[in-house]
Amino acid sequence: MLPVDVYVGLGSNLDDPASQVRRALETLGELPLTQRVGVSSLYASRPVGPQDQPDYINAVAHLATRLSPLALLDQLQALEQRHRRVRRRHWGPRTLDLDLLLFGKRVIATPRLRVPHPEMSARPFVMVPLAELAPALTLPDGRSVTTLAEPLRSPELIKVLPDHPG
Ligand code: A4P
Ligand code: MG
Repeated sequence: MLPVDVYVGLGSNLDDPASQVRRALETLGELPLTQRVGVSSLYASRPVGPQDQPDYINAVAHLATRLSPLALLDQLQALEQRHRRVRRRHWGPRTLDLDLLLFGKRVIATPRLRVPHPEMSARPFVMVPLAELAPALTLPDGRSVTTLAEPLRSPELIKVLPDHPG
């Protein structure tokens, strides 16, 4: 199988979220049959959904993988577990959340995996980093990532500057 371009959304709002996301971005490059092609900046924002939880850090990674979609999801869920993710409630706080956003141009609708991720096109914390990373990308339905991101940009989604230059 030829490598497929995939995009993964990362989110954290517990236990030093920026370092959770940075560590996970490193680990994504070490998955079997997978290379890391690029990563977005980190972005900080208020939670979407329940407001009584800490702010989030989000980012998006571009991978090229020879894994199947479900094998990649297995890897992402194992990585979430290694970050000691506590599943408490839907849309609640988490140490690491990994969403498989896009798997080439495939459309997948099974109970365990839905691709493109159903909420992605409306979420500033997904679309703004994705448009930074892959401005020319289109979704399987042909919509442009950059066009979708435009109305979602706001001063409340803040690019996080690196702690250590270089
Ligand atoms: N699943 C189906 N499709 C996918 C996919 N494309 N990628 C299934 C990953 N998983 C997928 O996931 C539940 C099940 O979804 C998995 O077992 C998998 O088989 P989960 O992450 O355990 O469920 P959850 O956390 O209760 O809900 P969900 O839908 O993942 O939450 P979201 O949508 O990720 O939202 N605000 C800001 N600013 N930033 C955030 O990152 N995140 C959330 C969580 C809410 N508010 C936020 C943020
Ligand atoms: Mg999730």
